[in-house]
Amino acid sequence: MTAPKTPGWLDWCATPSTPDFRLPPGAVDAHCHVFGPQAEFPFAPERKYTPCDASKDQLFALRDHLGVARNVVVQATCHGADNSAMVDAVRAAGGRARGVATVRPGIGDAELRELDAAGVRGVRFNFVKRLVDASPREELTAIARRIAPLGWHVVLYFEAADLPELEDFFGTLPVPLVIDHMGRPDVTKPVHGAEFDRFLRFAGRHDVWVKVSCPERLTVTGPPAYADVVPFARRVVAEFGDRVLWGTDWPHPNLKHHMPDDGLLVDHVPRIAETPEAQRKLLVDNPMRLYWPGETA
Ligand code: 0GY
Repeated sequence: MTAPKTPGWLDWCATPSTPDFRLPPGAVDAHCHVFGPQAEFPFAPERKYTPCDASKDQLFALRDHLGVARNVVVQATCHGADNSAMVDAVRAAGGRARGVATVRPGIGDAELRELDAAGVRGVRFNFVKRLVDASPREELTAIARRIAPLGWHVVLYFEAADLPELEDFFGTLPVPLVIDHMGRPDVTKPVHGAEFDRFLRFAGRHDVWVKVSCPERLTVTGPPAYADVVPFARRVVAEFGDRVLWGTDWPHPNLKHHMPDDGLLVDHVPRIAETPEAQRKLLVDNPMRLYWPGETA
């Protein structure tokens, strides 16, 4: 028996357009997920949503259609700390994918080494209340200490309004930090306002990388231009050109208003990284340095 999808669930776009923007050779989609397939990789009992299936083969088909060379597959909360589907996808990609896992503090050294050998390079700490129950900070600190010797990083997912309360804690984590979706700014606020200034100060103070992803999730004005998100992403790319990453966020969990055409998300890239040099850093050089150090694209 498979569980039914959450009511109102929007499925990923099965017929993405061919982007007008040609991604540079070696481009990395540094934020995407797999869901199940549920019959093979059941969702976690503690999940907050039940998605449609989004298999590794469907992810690889999208990769090839868009002209992406490599993926970073981030563990989705619907799979809890059971990383099997994500690891299966990363292994099947044969060196063309890395993974970001969710782990519990009791994880053994052998399991961590196994994840590392499979291609996992980080863990995700999620502070978005609609997605997970809160984890005690001591547990997160313990996990960060365990992964530091492996050279992994922590991916942080939080809402902009929660940064003031979280920022000091983030500063104590002994590993590089990667921020999902620009720290989820409220794009109805000014791009040079206090909230986004605070985020950029935080991004500048620590060993922080920022994903300029998810215009479709952050926008209020909507597709296809995502005009309200563009100034925020441009500012991050301008100020942190050597530490920005891009990703599709396929298969786009929990969107309520529209499901993006992933081809159009690729066409969004030159609006936020306006020169070939900025595009090469965002799409190739930066993610290669973080996820495939020492390898050429
Ligand atoms: C994203 C965003 C979301 C969900 C998850 O792991 C997840 O369930 O990341 C969201 O609902 O905002 O990055 O895919």
